[in-house]
Amino acid sequence: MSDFTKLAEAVFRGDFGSAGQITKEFIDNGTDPLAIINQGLIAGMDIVAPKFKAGEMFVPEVMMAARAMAVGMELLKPLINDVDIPSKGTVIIGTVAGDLHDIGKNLVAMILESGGFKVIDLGVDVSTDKFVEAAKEYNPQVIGMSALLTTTMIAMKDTIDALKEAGLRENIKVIVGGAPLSQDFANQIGADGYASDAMSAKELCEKLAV
Ligand code: B12
Repeated sequence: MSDFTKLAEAVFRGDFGSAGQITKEFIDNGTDPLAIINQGLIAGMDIVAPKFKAGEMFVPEVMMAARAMAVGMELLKPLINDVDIPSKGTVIIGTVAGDLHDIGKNLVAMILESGGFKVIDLGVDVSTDKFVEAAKEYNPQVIGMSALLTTTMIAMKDTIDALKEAGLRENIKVIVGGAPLSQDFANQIGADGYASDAMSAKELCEKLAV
């Protein structure tokens, strides 16, 4: 097994101790940081993605894999300039006002990050104003909103309306997700997209953030 394969395997298994150790060894040997990222860390997440979609891996395992990738990335970050990694775009993500559920939102954020997006995570209970202020500050391609409660879903429409009022809606795609949502609901509130899981959310962002 090549060393890159070993690193990819460590990420896939969510073994962040080994992922960090192997990444360190590569760094000490003077290996190109981008090769470590692409052929090791991202290669590991590329094994995870289809397995999760096919129901062969579950949420905790995916989170462990994303965490293992993050451990490697933290070690590599000081060695690479921002310009070295072509970003696919900026995504602002948050759980809407009144809602504290963040497991799914965090998973989406991690998968987007490991897929090459810059992610600004606003956390939970994010007010309409906070989404709008962040949109002004970070100029994202996409805003993603998460809601797990039927009582908080409606806040998504408020945010879309507020983005319109602030004159920001035309340049920003809005996507929504969370267990009680559906494509129908997304259409009703005028969102640009809906995804039922983190992998589909990444594919959606790749389609929209062009
Ligand atoms: C864990 C959990 C909690 C935890 C949350 C911990 C945390 N840090 O998130 C705690 C215990 C705090 C909690 C509290 C409450 N909960 Co709760 N909770 C759940 C539970 C069991 C799991 C949710 C979850 O994490 N799922 C796993 C993740 C991975 O799935 P997911 O969130 O759907 O995310 C995926 C997709 O939806 C999508 N996605 C998610 N976000 C986004 C965003 C975008 C942009 C995109 C594209 C995609 C996307 O991708 C994700 C990954 O694949 C659900 C039951 C359920 N089956 O959903 C109830 C549930 C959501 N909770 C419920 C309730 C009622 C509550 C409380 C009101 C309970 C109470 N009386 O206090 C409080 C509300 C607190 C608040 N203000 O938010 C109800 C909601 C009912 C309803 N119709 O609204 C549920 C459905 C349980 C039930 N059957 O009654 N809860």
